[in-house]
Amino acid sequence: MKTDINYTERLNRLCRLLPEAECDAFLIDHPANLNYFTGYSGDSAFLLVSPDKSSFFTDGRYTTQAAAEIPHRIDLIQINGFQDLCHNIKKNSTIEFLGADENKLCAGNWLKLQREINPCELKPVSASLCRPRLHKNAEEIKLLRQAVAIAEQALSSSLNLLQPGMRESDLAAEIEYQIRLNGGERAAFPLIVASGPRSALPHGVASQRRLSPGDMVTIDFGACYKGYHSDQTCTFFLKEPEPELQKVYNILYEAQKTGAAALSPDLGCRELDRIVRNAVSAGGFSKEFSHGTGHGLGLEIHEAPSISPKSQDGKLEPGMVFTIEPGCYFPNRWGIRIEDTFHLTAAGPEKLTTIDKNLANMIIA
Ligand SMILES: [Mn+2]
Repeated sequence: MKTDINYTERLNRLCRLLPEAECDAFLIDHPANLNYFTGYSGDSAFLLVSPDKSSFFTDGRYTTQAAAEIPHRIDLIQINGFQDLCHNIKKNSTIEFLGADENKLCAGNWLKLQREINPCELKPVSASLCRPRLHKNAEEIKLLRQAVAIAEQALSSSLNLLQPGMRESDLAAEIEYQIRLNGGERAAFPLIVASGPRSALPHGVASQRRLSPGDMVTIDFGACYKGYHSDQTCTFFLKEPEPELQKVYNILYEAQKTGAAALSPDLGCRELDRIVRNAVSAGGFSKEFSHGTGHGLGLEIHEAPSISPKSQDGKLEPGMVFTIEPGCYFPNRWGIRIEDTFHLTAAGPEKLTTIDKNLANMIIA
């Protein structure tokens, strides 16, 4: 899938991170990073990046695809298994320190690689490899907007199934089908359709439960388009909700708005979490908001920055794309979450998801 993306520039940017990582080369195996730095959309492959040349390794299942997707300046080398990759790296005698992704390369391969390339030293550099992806350029924002549009179209084409008697899985299947019909590659993640008491499960992946009259239904959905993911959550009501539910819904709705209004470059990720969390607490609910405020997204559904009390990601910067998704959960009773995706620009935030989640719009009676 050819696009206007300048992969040479991305690889050059990555090479500029080699000195501070104290490495001569990086080994990339994580599919989202392979995609970001080369355009390759498959898996079971490795990219060895160094300032003088980059080599791409994969097996016979993917060589044709790799040749079609990857820029010519990267050498394509067919390998037969991880051992073969190790031998190829060892042949490259100029490498003394090799950076690899400690969060993705499995422990077995890490140990095997270290043994095979000795005396070259293997170093953990996951954060460096993911850092260029923190800031999305205009082309990426276009793809993210398209992923949002596909998902929103899919939801609106599926809402006729939001009625008593339908199974959660019927809704999830229809949304996923509509995502593909509308040009998406697939759903961005196993879709969450959590109805009635299951709405208290923050990650209640669609089950066989049938909707009952008057149920509430949390739908957390997104599409993957050209590798980019969208993410948002709507909580619907099949009847006018009880006052207690209305109260919590409006607290979450206002808390999200408060967070969005605070967005600006230099706001700390933890600070954003605190602002949203305080707004929910001020409404009388704190332990019920049992997860982080949000997460970055792009080539992965969850990536940096993390918006949570323990975030290590520092401050928000222009180009970052992330969710704000406060929720309250009352086990075995009910739960509500409201999630939208935001893009921070130098001029302020843009909301990428477009469904207006005002309570009145969520009542489908
Ligand atoms: Mn999310």
